[in-house]
Amino acid sequence: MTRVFSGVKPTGHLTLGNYLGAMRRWAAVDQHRADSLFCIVDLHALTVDHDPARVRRLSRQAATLLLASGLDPELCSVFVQSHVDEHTRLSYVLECVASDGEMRRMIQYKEKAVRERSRGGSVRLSLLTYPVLMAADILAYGADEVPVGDDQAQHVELTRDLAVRFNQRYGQTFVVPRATRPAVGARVMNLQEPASKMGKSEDVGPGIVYLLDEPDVVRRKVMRAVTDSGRGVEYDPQGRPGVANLLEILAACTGGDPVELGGGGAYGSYGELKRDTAEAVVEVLRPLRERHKELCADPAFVEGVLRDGAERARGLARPTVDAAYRAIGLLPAGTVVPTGAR
Ligand code: AQP
Repeated sequence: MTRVFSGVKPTGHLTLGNYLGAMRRWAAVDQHRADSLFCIVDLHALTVDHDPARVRRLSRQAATLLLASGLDPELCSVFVQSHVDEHTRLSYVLECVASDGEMRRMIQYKEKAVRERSRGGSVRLSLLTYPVLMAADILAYGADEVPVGDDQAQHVELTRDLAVRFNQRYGQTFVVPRATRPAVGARVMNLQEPASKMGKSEDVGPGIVYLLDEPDVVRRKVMRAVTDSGRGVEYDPQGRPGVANLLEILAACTGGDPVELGGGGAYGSYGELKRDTAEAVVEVLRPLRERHKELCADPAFVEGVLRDGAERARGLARPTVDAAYRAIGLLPAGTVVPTGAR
């Protein structure tokens, strides 16, 4: 059976981008057709300036939202990365096959390093190395597929490179995974800055729709989205990124095609397009918000799901990580080495 692994970072409140780019497919498709593991990758949240209490809060909230989005613990495993030691065990070994040049080429590192410096902070070493930890997250489970938004494609490519290199040097150990992306909604852009991704670790802004925003807040944000000075509605991501982003969001929420939605004069004005997009987003998020409220009233259930998920994850990851340790030359614990043996 195909194995799927993916995750979210508790670096901020989850956004419409996280939902349309990744989470929605996990619940609607992946958990039904594959052996699926979904992870709150909390160690990744420590790579930038953070408040420990907030990371704990956001981790709990992310777990609750994953379940609210439709992940069913009977069909998949949901767990917290730091509850399974195998991730960090494997990460160090993979650092021994990765190069510093590879790390410095990662786009997210470059962007986030600039942001950390502009906020007056220093750049943590873990920000440079976290793509290796992400590779460990994936390779530890022998995942075949990694369903992600476009912004994570480069990291999955690195994961593939590390898996192939390790296998060539030390013997077949890892499955080489591939990224899968949604046909629509793979890169939802900020409503106020349509050249930038809608990112959850940005400062709170009117261009970001959070999954737990009240319907009226969602409507206000969409109605105030930046478009351009053109008049007709058409799908042209380069020339008219704001309008293209709205069409993409509308298409992702209604199951349509952004090019078709923008063609044929279906929308005579930006106002109409914004109204339909706002309502489509409100409707897509409605069941999730309702289920989230129910789950918040039952924290013991969420805790139980995470406990069981971590236990299963440990059992799956351990043999692969042990095999990687042996392959790269580490002595298995408890091995008796005969005197004189080299
Ligand atoms: N805007 C987006 N459009 C489509 N997919 C997106 N994803 C994230 N943003 C968008 C996808 O959501 C999954 C989880 O993302 P993440 O938690 O790994 O990272 P992030 O949301 O990109 O958050 P960061 O890195 O902490 O900060 P920002 O957001 O400021 O860059 C992934 O599959 C991701 O592709």
